[in-house]
Amino acid sequence: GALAGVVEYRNVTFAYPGAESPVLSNISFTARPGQTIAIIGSTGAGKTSLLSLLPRLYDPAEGEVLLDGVPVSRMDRADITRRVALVPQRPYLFSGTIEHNLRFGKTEATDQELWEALQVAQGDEFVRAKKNGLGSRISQGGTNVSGGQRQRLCIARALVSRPRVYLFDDSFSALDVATDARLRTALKGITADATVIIVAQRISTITEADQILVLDNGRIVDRGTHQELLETSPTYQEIVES
Ligand code: M5T
Ligand code: MG
Repeated sequence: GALAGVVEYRNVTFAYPGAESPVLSNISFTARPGQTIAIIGSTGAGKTSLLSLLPRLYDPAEGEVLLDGVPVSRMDRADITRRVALVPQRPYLFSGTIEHNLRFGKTEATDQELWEALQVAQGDEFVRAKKNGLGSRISQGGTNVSGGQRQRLCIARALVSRPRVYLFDDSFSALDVATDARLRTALKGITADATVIIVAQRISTITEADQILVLDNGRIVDRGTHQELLETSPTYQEIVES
């Protein structure tokens, strides 16, 4: 359906293989199309682990992760990948042209769609400045572009795939505040009816989120809008002040 992309975590507990204690405990939340859900919390709180369960990089020990009402454990990964784009915390580029990297998994995208995605991701200028533009070569691991450029190319790649659900794991941290703000304004348009889940370090990135989940030691300790959390959550206040 047109508004597919409902994500639900239902009482999810997760431990890494071989680990004694869980890194996520009893996580429940729902993210709906048109919403932006932000996840914030100190390093090691479990933010990356939480995102990794939707594309089934791992499966929870207890509880369920559902996509449009269907447990992802019953879906095949290719089906999930068509609907969910994860921009990982350490974005990965492979050896090939910028175009190949952007079209990854979406070969039918037009050049114009690639440029639009780059524009939203604030990456069009540096690609245009390269002698071979979209045909410029990226070395294995993307070592010949900067960390911020790599991040923007990976954001653009996610946009090119036109998923129903976007997962951004700390994707805006390498950008300066002004670029971050421009990117998010542009992103709002293109992701308006998609479901967006953003892990962020910087408060300014998430003040407009529909709901912020405060993660501490694998648990959601507080949730609400920025304004609500400022008034009710000591953990959130600490993060804001840090
Ligand atoms: C949460 C452990 C990690 C930490 C906890 C990714 C990963 C993490 N962990 C593993 O044992 N194996 C793994 O592959 O899980 O880690 P996280 O989810 O990465 O935390 P975060 O994303 O909130 O932290 P950060 O630093 O990105 O803000 O005990 O050792
Ligand atoms: Mg992380």
